[in-house]
Amino acid sequence: MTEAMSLIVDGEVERSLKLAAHDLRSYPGQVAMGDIEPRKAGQVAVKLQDVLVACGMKQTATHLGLHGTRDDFHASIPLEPVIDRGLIIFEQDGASLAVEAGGPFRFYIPNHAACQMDEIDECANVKFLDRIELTAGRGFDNRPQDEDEHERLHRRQAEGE
Ligand SMILES: Nc1nc2c(c(=O)[nH]1)N[C@H]1C(S)=C(S)[C@@H](COP(=O)(O)O)O[C@H]1N2
Ligand SMILES: [Mo]
Repeated sequence: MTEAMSLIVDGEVERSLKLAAHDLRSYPGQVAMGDIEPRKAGQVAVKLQDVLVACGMKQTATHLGLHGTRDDFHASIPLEPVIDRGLIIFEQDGASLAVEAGGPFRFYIPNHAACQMDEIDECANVKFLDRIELTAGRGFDNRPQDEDEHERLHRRQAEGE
């Protein structure tokens, strides 16, 4: 499988972007993930907010489409609750974020709700993120709908690790 090493930002934006890890490294607000989540020490993120400024998000955007093509996992979440806290992890220990850690790009919401407790839950921390799509209204979302489906997904993920 070819590795998606860039992150597309498109949809309700003034300028579509195709970002590489080194583009994100030049962003002003670099976040040390170890300060937020000790298990993620060594990982570095940028703020979603800075990406939205860079693409010139339109007023019409209401939702954030988070696409992980590698395993066909997609979430569409309301922008408002994550606009100030959403992060994009792109680096670990000076190298690109490994696939094992959900790289090369991973969406992350600090203090996320537990799985399936909210539209914005742990399940929305999309791994292998290769496209951020701003949409007017809710977009495509194939996160598990019920407990069984979710349980199966978690089991598959645990086996893959
Ligand atoms: N691309 C992708 N991202 C994903 C998933 C997935 O199956 N594929 N699972 C989600 C779910 S259901 C959860 S609970 C978290 C688990 O993250 P963790 O493996 O880092 O604990 O990742 C989320 N992100
Ligand atoms: Mo989950």
